[in-house]
Amino acid sequence: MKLYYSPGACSLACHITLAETGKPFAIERADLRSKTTETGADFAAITPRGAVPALELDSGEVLTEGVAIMQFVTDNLTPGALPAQGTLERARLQETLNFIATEVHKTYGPFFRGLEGAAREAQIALLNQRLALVEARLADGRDWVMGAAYSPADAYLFTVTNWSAYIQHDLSAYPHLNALRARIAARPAVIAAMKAEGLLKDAA
Ligand SMILES: N[C@@H](CCC(=O)N[C@@H](CS)C(=O)NCC(=O)O)C(=O)O
Repeated sequence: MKLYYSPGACSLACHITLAETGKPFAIERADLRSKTTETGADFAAITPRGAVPALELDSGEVLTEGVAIMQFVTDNLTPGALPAQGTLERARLQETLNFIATEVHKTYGPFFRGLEGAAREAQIALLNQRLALVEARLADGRDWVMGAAYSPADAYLFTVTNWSAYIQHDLSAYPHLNALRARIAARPAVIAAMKAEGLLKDAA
């Protein structure tokens, strides 16, 4: 399996999820502006949307959409690690992944397209509204987003909330979220994926 990624982008959640399996995989960096990859391949030919993440399977088929990739990878490389398909528990995971994708991930998007003034303030208010829902959910003292067990939802929430630092959005109003982020950041798979993307330096 090969993951096409861009450093620190939403593909980081898939990268972490692959690393969590402990199984071998490859990565290839895509330049989202030029739509070429680090080997010179035409990224738009690999995936017409030209967006990361994209997962190339050993068969040559390409799977896109982070929510699908994270579940596919975990189900196939570590069977049984996620709740079984068809259970309410699995639907709850999908509910959460979809919430992160459509309500949190996509709320960060406009900041990267240059938001200013009142438009920025409105988008910050929307982002805070979404994060307040996450904070309320974590207030019961759970260790991970889904409860007792770590899941791809943690990798995904960690990845998108990392962007607050890039857009000068203050996360200090969210103590439970910050504590969760610290637990996720300490996981070996997260450290390995971030190092591989050049987001963390090796300790001197
Ligand atoms: N719906 C896609 C969205 C992927 C996405 O927005 N990727 C961004 C990086 S976080 C990207 O590649 N943007 C470049 C572009 O759209 O040209 C998913 O959830 O996987």
